[in-house]
Amino acid sequence: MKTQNKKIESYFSHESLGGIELSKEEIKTAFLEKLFYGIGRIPSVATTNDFYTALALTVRDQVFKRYVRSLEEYAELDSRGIAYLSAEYLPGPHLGNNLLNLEITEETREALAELDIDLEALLEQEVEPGLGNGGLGRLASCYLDSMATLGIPSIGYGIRYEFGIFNQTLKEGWQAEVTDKWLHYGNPWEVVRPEIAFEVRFGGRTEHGKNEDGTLKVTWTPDSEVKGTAYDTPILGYNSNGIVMRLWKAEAIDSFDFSAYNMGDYYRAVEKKMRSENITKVLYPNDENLSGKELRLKQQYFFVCCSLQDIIRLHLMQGRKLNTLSEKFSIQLNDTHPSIAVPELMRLLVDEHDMEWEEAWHVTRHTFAYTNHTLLPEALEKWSVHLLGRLLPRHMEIIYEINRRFLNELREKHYTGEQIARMSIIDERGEQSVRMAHLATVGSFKVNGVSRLHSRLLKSQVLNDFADLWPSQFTNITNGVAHRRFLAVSNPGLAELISEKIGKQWLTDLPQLKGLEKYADDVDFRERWMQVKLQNKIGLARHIKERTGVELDPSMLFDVHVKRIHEYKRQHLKVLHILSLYLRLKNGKGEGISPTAFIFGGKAAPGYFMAKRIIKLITSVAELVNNDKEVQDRLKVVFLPNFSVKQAQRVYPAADLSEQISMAGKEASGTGNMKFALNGALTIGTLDGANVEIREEVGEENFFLFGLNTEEVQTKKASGYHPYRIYDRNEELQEVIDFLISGELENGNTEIFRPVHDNLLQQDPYLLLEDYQSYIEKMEEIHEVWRSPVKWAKMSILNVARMGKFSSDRSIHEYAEEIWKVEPVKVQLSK
Ligand code: 26V
Repeated sequence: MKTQNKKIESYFSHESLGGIELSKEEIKTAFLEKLFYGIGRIPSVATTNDFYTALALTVRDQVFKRYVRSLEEYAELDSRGIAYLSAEYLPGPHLGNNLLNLEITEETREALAELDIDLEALLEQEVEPGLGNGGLGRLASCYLDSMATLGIPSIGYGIRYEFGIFNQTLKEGWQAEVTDKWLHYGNPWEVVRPEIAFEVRFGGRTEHGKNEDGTLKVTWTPDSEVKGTAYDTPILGYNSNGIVMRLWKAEAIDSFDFSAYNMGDYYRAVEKKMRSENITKVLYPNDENLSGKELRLKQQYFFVCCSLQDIIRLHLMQGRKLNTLSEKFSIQLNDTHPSIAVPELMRLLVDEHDMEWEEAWHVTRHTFAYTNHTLLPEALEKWSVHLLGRLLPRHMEIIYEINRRFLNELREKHYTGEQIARMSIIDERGEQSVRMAHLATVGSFKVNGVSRLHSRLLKSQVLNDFADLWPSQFTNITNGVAHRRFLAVSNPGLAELISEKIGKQWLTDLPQLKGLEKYADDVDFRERWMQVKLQNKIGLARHIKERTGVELDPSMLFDVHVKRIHEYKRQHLKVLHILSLYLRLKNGKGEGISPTAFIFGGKAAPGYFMAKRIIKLITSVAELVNNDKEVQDRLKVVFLPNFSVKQAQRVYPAADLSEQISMAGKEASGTGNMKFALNGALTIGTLDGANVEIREEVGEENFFLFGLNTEEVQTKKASGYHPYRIYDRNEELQEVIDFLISGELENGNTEIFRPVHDNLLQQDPYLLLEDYQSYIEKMEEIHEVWRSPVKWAKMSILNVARMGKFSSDRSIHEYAEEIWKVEPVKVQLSK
């Protein structure tokens, strides 16, 4: 309910909200008040978590202040807005980032120190929301950060999973999954909005009748309904605006089914409530085949349905008509996960708001834009017509109608039967299914890929028919990362050194890093640069010792491979390399090997057999190498369990070498590659995803390239690839591959890694053997460069200096200009 309260309004005048400077004393007072009155604790019994919560609430007040101020400004200007729809977010810990964005980190540190509280300990206390799987979810969070910073009026919509991505532990070297209870200690960053809630229907049937004026009226009688309630987390930009991440939680419409209750069936009534809440219980792995997973489709529809109703509410609240929706909103679909939004918006407009089909289609097709994040054929979402029709009968009808009209258009353009079958939204081969990427493409005004290479392949291969039909619909926006989080917050030492030389402008204008180039030849600067790296390595080594018991010498080359475990990312190629070094050392041929610590991290989808076996392979190799006295000070291998945003923030700043070794054509973009390079790691990589553009920016002489490119991969595959022949001709490779089944890795057990061995010799779908020699040779070159610290330091500095392109600020700027056509609205902050 909206109240017009002039007194409150004048209290929250622009001026009073604008005042943002907080002194140390004010922070201290606010913190103590939160501790006493916010959570009712006296210091003598307060736990670290109480202190953390009190500080989070103190900071949240300031964040809300800016958010409210931004909202006011957006409403006043009646500006165009963006809704970012994503089934995943990986915000990482909020506290450190918000302190930076408010520019009160040091004041807070001092205020707490005066109370004998260590800020670092409180930062460590935060449990991050693991509401995503990996790159895609983290990208969504980087984008919210940049949308806030740039002043793009926007909301990020998603799902408030009760259990996020599982926590990974190791049991005898195998991955074991543990439930993620991120809400266990409460979540000070969110506020529930019980008044922002919508009903979502499932199942049942439709009836086709007539309105009074004779037009078609479809009514949908569902067989179940749930309610989605909004939980808001404010996301603050750097010295700038605030936006909101609005996540939906599923609840029963009524806590009790009264008819059942009256009959005395209390448990049946409660069961209904439980069933409803199931929808937002758990995050699914996005890299496992999910077809047939009804609950996953329910999640997708649930959050889309709530979000669209909310968008329509906001639109109508401003006194606008629905036929102007696309003028006031763009809705970005983060992959196909929210693509059921296309028929849902049609349903809302046609069935609920009585709009004519043609007009509704015009609105829909001018509102949505779709980002594709993968070319892997097995990763393109499909839902069986049977399942979708049962769960969402009205949507299935609408999809058929969209498709009928679309195919007619093709026929008018004289497309052949074969082409039509290929482009149809319905895949008629085998069990009928809905191709969600086709639905998203047909229902959007723009489709983009996430790196130049990926967008080119999208246009020439996966969606080539559509790109021929609508060439101007396709575009590329290369991914970027939140450099404030991944450099300023997580690598304060380097950030300080950079600011000392070039000022602080880079915080909002990353290309300013160019100014560092001239220091690459400055001896003193280079030494300080490498000193920062060393300190970060000491920190990571300490962390690794605590977590795994393995001791790393910080002077070793830190060679790091962290990302989701997947065969296409080729963690096992790295393992083959490690084994080759190990065997060389054992055979007395170890000259030229620089002492190296190999650090792995990443989760495997719980049902992905090969990925889990690769983790076991890494941990077995680690056991062998770390316990072999003969190679002790030359090689170390660790698998750091439970890779997350929080872990990532420790790892990137401490890496010397970044492994980006996917088979060319498979990694849509990658964003870890950017975070590493931004922190001064050098990259060994293939010409895949954004590696291509990173190499172009930093210069080919500052990037270690190896392996086949995409075209060569395709030619190789088309002309018949025989991994065994490569094995047969390469003696060292033979030794390495044979070692997998020698029993030496696992106490005489020769079978455990046979699946990996056989897969490589028989199919090798990701061409590890093909790229093996080129990889080994490039690694030899790297070890040689490592032995020249001056050269290494120069390359490292030049890498950072030339990473300006890869800020998510740049990506969001491009989305705003090329896709959304939205003007930034920067709130004036009076200091
Ligand atoms: C999905 C599936 C599903 C079936 C089995 C195999 C498989 C493998 C991968 C995926 C990922 C789908 C979408 C995704 O997460 N893409 C990632 O998006 C990032 C942000 O754009 C990008 O940097 C990564 O390269 C891309 O893999």
